Amino acid sequence: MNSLATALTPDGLIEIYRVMRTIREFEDRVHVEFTGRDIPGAVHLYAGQEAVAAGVCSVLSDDDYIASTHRGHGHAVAKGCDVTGMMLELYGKAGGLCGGKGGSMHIADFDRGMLGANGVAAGGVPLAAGAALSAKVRGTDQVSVAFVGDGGANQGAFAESLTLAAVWQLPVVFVVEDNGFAQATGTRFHLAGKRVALRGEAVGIPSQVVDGYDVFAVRDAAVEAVERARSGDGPTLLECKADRFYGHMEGWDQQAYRLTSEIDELRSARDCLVLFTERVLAEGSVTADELAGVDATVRARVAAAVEEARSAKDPDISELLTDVYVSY
Ligand SMILES: Cc1ncc(C[n+]2csc(CCOP(=O)(O)OP(=O)(O)O)c2C)c(N)n1
Ligand SMILES: [Mg+2]
Repeated sequence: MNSLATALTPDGLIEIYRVMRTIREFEDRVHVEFTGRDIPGAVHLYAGQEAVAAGVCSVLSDDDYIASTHRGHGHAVAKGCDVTGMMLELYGKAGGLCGGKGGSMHIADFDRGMLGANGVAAGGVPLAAGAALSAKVRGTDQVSVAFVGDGGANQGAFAESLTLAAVWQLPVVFVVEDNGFAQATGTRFHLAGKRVALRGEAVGIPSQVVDGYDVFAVRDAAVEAVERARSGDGPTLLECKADRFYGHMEGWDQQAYRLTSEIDELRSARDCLVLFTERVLAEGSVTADELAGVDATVRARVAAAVEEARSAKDPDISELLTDVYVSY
């Protein structure tokens, strides 16, 4: 039983729902907008996996770090990045979170501890481990989270990061999001060993498989992992299983590798928002009206972000060579 998560206050439950709903609405709108080809660059949607980002980030503070993946919108929203700034960034407009120069795969917001989405599979994992090392050396109680896909977990950088995190007992949580595929390649073809969690166990890192559709299960696992990291007891690996609703990448993927009926079943039986709603209404923790209110607010907020992004200015030509190097 998810005792810790169940202990959430009604406000806490509403907040988790708001985060998941914002991610879903953001992704559904981007899917539509991308079809009109208003959005440049490559876009990978996170819909279906919302409970992972929302559950994990619900136990982090602004000072904690996350490093994300190419499928990073959900992580950014859950860590508190501004939705309008994100939308402007996707559209490549001035006023975007990174000045419109990064786009979907490079959203970062250091004020929120969001170290960045990453076009390199598993590229964020050593960054998160490095941020954890930095926190340890500086003697803060900050925790760092590395999000990585099942495919990315095959990268050497993932194995190296696990080893160093274990040896140095770093305050890092590795969150492996197993959505069943690396592009078009199913885990049954690319996953060596039965579970990625075994790779954590192999180097002495407490590791567990978590139902990634159940935000309560994710949150409970994250509470324990973050507490372990914050109290100096080292890393944890959470292997969260949740499939994506859309194709690998917008405008590109015909999804010949899975049946339409499988996608229909995923959307109808394993939608984290529906599962959350059924549970909290059955428990009487919040009302249907409260959730409908969140839906309406989120819809309006994302619609306003799209409108603003459509009419925003491109970055000025004078900005072309700025932000190339960081001054410390
Ligand atoms: C180092 C590297 N190799 C290959 C790619 C091309 N690529 C982009 S996404 C992807 C699959 C990633 O799969 P996974 O880590 O499971 O993430 P998912 O797309 O399922 O969220 C690959 C191989 C890349 N971005 N980086
Ligand atoms: Mg994957």
